[in-house]
Amino acid sequence: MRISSLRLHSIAIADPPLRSSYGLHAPWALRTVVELTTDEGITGVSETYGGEGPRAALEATRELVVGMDPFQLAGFNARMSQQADLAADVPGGRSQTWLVPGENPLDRHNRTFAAIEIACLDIIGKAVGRPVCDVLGGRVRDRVPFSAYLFYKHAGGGGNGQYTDKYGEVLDAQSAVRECRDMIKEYGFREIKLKAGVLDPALEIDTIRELRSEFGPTVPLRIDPNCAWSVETSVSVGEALKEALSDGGYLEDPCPDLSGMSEVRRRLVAKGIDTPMASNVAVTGFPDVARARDLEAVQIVLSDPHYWGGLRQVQYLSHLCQVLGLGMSMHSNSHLGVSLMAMTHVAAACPHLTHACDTHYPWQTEQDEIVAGGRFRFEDGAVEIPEKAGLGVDLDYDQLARGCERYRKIEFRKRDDEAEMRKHVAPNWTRMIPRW
Ligand code: GKR
Ligand code: MG
Repeated sequence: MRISSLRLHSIAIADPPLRSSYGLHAPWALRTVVELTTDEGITGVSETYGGEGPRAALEATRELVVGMDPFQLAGFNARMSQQADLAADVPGGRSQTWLVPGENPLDRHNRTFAAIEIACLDIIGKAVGRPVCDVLGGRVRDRVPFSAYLFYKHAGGGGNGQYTDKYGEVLDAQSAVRECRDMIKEYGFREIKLKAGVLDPALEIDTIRELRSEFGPTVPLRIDPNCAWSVETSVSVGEALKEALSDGGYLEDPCPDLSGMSEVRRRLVAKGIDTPMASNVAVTGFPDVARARDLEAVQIVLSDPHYWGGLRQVQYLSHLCQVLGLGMSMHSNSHLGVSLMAMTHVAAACPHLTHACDTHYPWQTEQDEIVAGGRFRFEDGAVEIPEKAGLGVDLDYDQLARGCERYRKIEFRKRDDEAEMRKHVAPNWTRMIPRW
């Protein structure tokens, strides 16, 4: 079996005005959908980062991909490494959000390989008539748990004004609890993540405490300010949230760098506070894992097939974390159902997955879903592996065409949350790390 065609679809999907330490989400998030077809008529799909840079890097693999046997992924990866220009990212280099996984030019090889690997695994699954998780060695769970991903946000549903927003403005503790209640009512999540680094830390502490008092100790809480706090502030937030983050919670990327996180952890432990630290900013590749463990900077590594280099790399990471005595969870960025399925299949095939995975899925809409049959359903916060071959996803080509049309009409070609913040919230806003 050989791959006979590679098709790339750049799409735009509505994204609400979510806030983080990077700034403000643009009204549109960008994704690229990859379609590979074989000479036997099997089509495999994947979904990855959008805009010009990721597309150019995928385009640069075309000669290696077309004609390749989809089973021969290791050889393809090696050949990719030798290809110097697999690279051309958008002119202008790093964006302000370059620390967001997938936006970092250093992720380029892994994120590009991952997009091809996932589509090939979809082909392989379809060729042998088995779900991707079984191709990966078999599942250890049929249903994968995800967490409620809370954001502070402005009112509005993103896009061009034709998208409804059920959560409204969320800029304090009470509205965040309301947001969470609504999200849990719809999806049934049993773990909660708060994207922080937006309001004064005292207000974010209040939010976590209110969530704890609303949902109780059986619902683990995690807080992620994306490095917006100094070591000092991280320690005082860790102290203030000692109770609220116990029982399976964690502190995610409170401050920049492994050395900072190591100091926060050391100072918290010295005060008898055992809150684990998690990371998807300071730990983004295998060499970071060993260093993070040696420095005792990180106790939970956030995997993500999109930038760790695909589904098999996430399985290796899971094994490595287990061997090193670290936990593993999963990071997410704005995505649709194809990515959700890739995340679900690999999480099902990782014996060592210690926390519910993150997902931005609740922030996207039925209107933009490109999967035939519409959005995937969550039950009790979990997604079930479909009893279908491959990823279990068929594309809705009309919806895909609408996504491409939206992309053509808008001016965004790269995520820039700082620019959005300046346009809509504060004209002189710049990202400061740490801010508090
Ligand atoms: O979507 O604003 C966002 C998030 O902050 C995202 O960009 C991060 O990559 O969700 C992510 C995280 O956990 O750091
Ligand atoms: Mg994070």
